[in-house]
Amino acid sequence: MKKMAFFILTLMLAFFVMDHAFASSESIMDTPVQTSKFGWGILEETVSQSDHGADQTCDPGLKNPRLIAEGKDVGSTGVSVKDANNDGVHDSLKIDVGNAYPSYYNKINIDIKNFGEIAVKKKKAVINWQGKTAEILEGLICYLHRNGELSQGTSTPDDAVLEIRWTGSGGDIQYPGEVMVGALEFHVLQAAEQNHSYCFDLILTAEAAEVADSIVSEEEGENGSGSEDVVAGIVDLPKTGGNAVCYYFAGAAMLLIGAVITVLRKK
Ligand SMILES: [Ca+2]
Ligand SMILES: [Ca+2]
Repeated sequence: MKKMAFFILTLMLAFFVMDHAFASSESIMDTPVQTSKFGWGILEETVSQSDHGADQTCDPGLKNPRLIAEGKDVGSTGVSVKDANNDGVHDSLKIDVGNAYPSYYNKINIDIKNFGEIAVKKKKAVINWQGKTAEILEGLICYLHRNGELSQGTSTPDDAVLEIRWTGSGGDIQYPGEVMVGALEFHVLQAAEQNHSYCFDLILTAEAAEVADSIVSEEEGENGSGSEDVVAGIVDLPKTGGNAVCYYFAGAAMLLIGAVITVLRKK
């Protein structure tokens, strides 16, 4: 009778441990896990500009850029990169045009890489001019007005001191490891002052492509894939993950030991 009681006790203990294992695996299933890594920004060593001394000019609308015939070198451009969202990767350009005068033109070239492990979707670039910000469309000319206003269009406003254009290669989606080539052109307009300094920032942003897609589907209607978003955040973990396996083994070992002891005592 004692032996039977001992065996039942061992059996109960084993089941208790196995039940704990099941609970443990369930709790892991409920925990969303970070599956991917986002990393996107400017490759600092690729930043270059076309003002290597001799100044350039262009026609209105950033057309026909060319060296100024007399070999004039008055204007210069300071270019620095910054990390606007503090995620450790540079994502914005700070442009300082020194000794600017009407007709000065320059072009800044940069490479932008997807350093991360997931595809990213480019968002509109943002211009910051005298404390005001505006999203700008790639390939369109943006005008920087003397009073700090910003506008986009095709005809030059009278009070615009600079016209700029941002263009980037490739489509909206950038896959891991891919490099996009970007160019920022600007032209000092007739309303600008002589030998003046002008300063503005261009902030580039992108977001995880799957996040961008889920936002789009939510906007499309109530039939959005809300549950799919949650599923996307959870990795396909095996039914028993982490410590659960150890608990199962411990339970099985207890059963075995209990059985062996019971049999030995019978002898
Ligand atoms: Ca120059
Ligand atoms: Ca950044």
